[in-house]
Amino acid sequence: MKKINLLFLFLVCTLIIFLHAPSAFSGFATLSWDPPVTDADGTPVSDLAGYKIYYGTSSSNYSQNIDVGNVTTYTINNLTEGMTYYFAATAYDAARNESTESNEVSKTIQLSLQYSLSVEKAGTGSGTVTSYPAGIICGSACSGTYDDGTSISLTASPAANSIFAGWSTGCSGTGTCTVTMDAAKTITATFTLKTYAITASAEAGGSISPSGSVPVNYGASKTFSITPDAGYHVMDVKVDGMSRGTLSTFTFTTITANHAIQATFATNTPSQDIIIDNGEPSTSSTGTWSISSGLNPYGTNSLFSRNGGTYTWTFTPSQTGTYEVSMWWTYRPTRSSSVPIDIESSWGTARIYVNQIDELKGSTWNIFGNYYFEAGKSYKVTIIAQGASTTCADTVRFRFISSTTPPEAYIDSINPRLAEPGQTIEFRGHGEDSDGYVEAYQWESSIDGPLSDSQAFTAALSAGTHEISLQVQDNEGVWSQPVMEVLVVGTPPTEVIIDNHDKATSQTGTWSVSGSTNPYGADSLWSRDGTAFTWHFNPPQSGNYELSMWWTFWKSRSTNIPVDIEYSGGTKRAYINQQQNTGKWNVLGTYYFEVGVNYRITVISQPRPTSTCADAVRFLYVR
Ligand SMILES: [Ca+2]
Ligand SMILES: [Ca+2]
Ligand SMILES: [Ca+2]
Repeated sequence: MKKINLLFLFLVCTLIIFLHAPSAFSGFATLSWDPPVTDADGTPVSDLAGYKIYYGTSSSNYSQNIDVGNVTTYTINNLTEGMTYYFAATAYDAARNESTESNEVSKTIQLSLQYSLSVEKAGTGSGTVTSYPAGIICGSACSGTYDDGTSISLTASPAANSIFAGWSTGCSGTGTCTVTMDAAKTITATFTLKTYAITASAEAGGSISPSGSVPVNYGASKTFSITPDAGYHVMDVKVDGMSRGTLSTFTFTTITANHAIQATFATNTPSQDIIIDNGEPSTSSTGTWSISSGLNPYGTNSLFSRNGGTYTWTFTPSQTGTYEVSMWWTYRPTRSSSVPIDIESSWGTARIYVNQIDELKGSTWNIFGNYYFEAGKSYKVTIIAQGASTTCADTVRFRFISSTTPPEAYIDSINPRLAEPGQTIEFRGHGEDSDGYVEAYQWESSIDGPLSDSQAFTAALSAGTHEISLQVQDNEGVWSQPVMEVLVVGTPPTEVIIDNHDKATSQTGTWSVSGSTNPYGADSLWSRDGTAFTWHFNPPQSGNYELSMWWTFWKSRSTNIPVDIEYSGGTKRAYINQQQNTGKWNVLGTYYFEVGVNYRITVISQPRPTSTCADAVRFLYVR
């Protein structure tokens, strides 16, 4: 029997760590050896058939063997980490004669190196961190164990309400975090809650709470309260520039963007129209007023009368300001086409005429324009029944427009004062407003109608005696009382009569239509206790004028009434006895008046129980 010589065994490879295989049998050893050249007897090996490897965990005491066949290198797998293995090999021939054992080699199978990777989350927000290779879904699994040398990519995904603010302790920036596992590592991902700003503001007259730049979290809700100051109410709330009306609160829900909210306020005004229906306590009448069969009255019914009966609505506003005055009446085919209505206001008494036989004006609000009234004072609206036709008295409405002070109009110059027909005339005026500014002008002629909406203009007017009026409008839309001047085009009149309802009159206190006979024109007025009635005279040309006055009789008329007469030389006080010379012109003297100057003739009413009449004045040009 020939025996194969000794082998010489090499350990060519040590431990290799398999990825993802943290198994207790993950080690292996690769052995190689030189083939024997001679048999034991020194003859060349001729029938080498294979090798066996013996190994175990104690030297020279091999617990296992493997017939590896006729190879010169072999890898033994599944060696336990942490153990030291001892190896030897034998060769055998075709007859299964086995050689003696080779030299012994040994190898300690090292423990595989693994490290833990922990993810920590910080910040006000939330999100998820995931790893590649898998292992971490943080969320729930915020750490993993990885083999030494493994490259791990971490990806941060913020929740909808958050933004990813970045990595710290081991990574930086906001991109993918790549770590190589060469030690235990902790990576911090910071998520920040998304926040937005709601800009809340309130204009004068109230507040909004909270206000300023209000921070809110993503998806949250935020409620704002809008509170007007005393005397104010919410005018409008704009949310992101869009009007939402008169809100007291507004809530932003599921906030995912910046917003703005803005509140505006307005001063409180009487919330309702002041409506005075016929028959209410603040009405009074003279003559006989009966219930009308006119359809669609305001309230339960309307009244009618004839032949000079008067019906009065007394308005006592609780707030000073401009009011739109309108009237409701019922239609009947018997109604009068020209019914006088006197409207008292801070500006005096204005007489207007309405057509009650116009069916379209029945059972609706007929607007008479805006007038200024002072709180606490009483103002009368009086309708005067006409002749044999019927006049309806139903309801007057006062609609608050503005508490601002109306502007005042001034006619500065009309040049020339005495113009030829076709001649260009220059007009100049201005307005003043104590709590704002003047924005619009309206010039009118009593003959030619509207003239201009400019502060100054030139025009040629028709022949005749024009009453030129100017009204100005302030920035609140409130019109002034009209001011009036007389302009003569062509031959100046030699007689100027100013009756008690003409525009060129003004008054203090209450002057009521008198029931007396023989008035000049439609009627005369009466009053008492120190009120004043003034006729305004704009002479058509300079010169001497004979001044006369007309008054009516009443048994209570005063016998000693002062009349102040303004003329170019100053003011003269005359006294008249209204018990005498009634129903005719009474000359009060001749005075010089200059064109372009506004002169006043004023009577002052005398104390109770007497009464004082104001009717008409006449100026006769003498020379
Ligand atoms: Ca009524
Ligand atoms: Ca004003
Ligand atoms: Ca009169």
